[in-house]
Amino acid sequence: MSPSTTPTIAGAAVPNLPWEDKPADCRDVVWRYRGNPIIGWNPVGRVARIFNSAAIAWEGGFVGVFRADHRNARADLHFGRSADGIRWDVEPEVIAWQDEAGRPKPLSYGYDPRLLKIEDTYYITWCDDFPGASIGLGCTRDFQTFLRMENPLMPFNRNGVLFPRRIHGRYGGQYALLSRPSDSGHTPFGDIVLSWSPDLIYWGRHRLVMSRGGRGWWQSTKIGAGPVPIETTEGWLLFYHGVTTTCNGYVYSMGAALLDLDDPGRVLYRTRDYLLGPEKDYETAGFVPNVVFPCAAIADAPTGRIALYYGAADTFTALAFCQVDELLDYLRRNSEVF
Ligand code: BMA
Repeated sequence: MSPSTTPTIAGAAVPNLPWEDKPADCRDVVWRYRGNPIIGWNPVGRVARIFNSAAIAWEGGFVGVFRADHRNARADLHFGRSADGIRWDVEPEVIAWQDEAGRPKPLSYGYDPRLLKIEDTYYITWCDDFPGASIGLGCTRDFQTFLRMENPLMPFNRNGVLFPRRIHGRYGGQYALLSRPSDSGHTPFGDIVLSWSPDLIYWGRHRLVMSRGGRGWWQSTKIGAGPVPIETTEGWLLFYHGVTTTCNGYVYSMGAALLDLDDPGRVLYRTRDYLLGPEKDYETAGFVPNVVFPCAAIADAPTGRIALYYGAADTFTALAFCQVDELLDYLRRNSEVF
């Protein structure tokens, strides 16, 4: 597909974005990387599995914050770098979080990170221990020193995803955070809510954005925001996961929604069917079978290309691709908002 003349994505150029053209026989709007998975079993040190992880473009290459389940089966966060966004050098030790006084403030556990830049600071959100599942928030300017900030929301909550800029339309230049109120276990329910803050400390004006359900069953049990939303001329493009319950447990798939630019609590379109579900061996077999869980999307504004990073079967890191104009067109024509 030829690049758009007017970019639909409001963002930077990432000329070395990982990319593979859509196979000629592919009928879907999202297609997998042929070299998947890009991170396999036992990748480094005591780490058994890396999945559900976040990556961004940084200084001509890429950096990431990785969910790493150690050989004691506990999850923590590791930092990693890559020249091409595909072959990753993940540090064997966990991120050394500090408090504001520079004292160590390690996680008791951490999983499902998201990573983004707002103004001149990089922020990380993850599922943290409050105690009990809650949203963790931290930041760094240089990927060397990591500040662990206060938890933005009360437990129990997961899938905290910040918007990449202050939003002026609704309340005049506030930060916005999506999350998924939950319980402390393998939550059998969940909807996406939006909260606002003037300073990343005090959060309020909580609103329901999207509920589980609809005519399809793939998102009937729970839903949760995925990668940091991508700003487009049409709205915020949000990839999210939807979960259905089978006699063999949960099945996680990926869909997408378009949220109003000035009021992201308003859903304009939402995929009726999933865009990517567990089909390949690395998605259907692993530590937890049948999981496709996207946590990062890197976009190249001039070409409209999007590379999606997703966790597969709670074991592998995988890549998929789509083209923003084709996806938005698909969304408009195959939407079910409820
Ligand atoms: C969710 C989270 C995810 C995980 C998924 C499937 O509750 O813990 O990290 O991928 O379950 O096990």
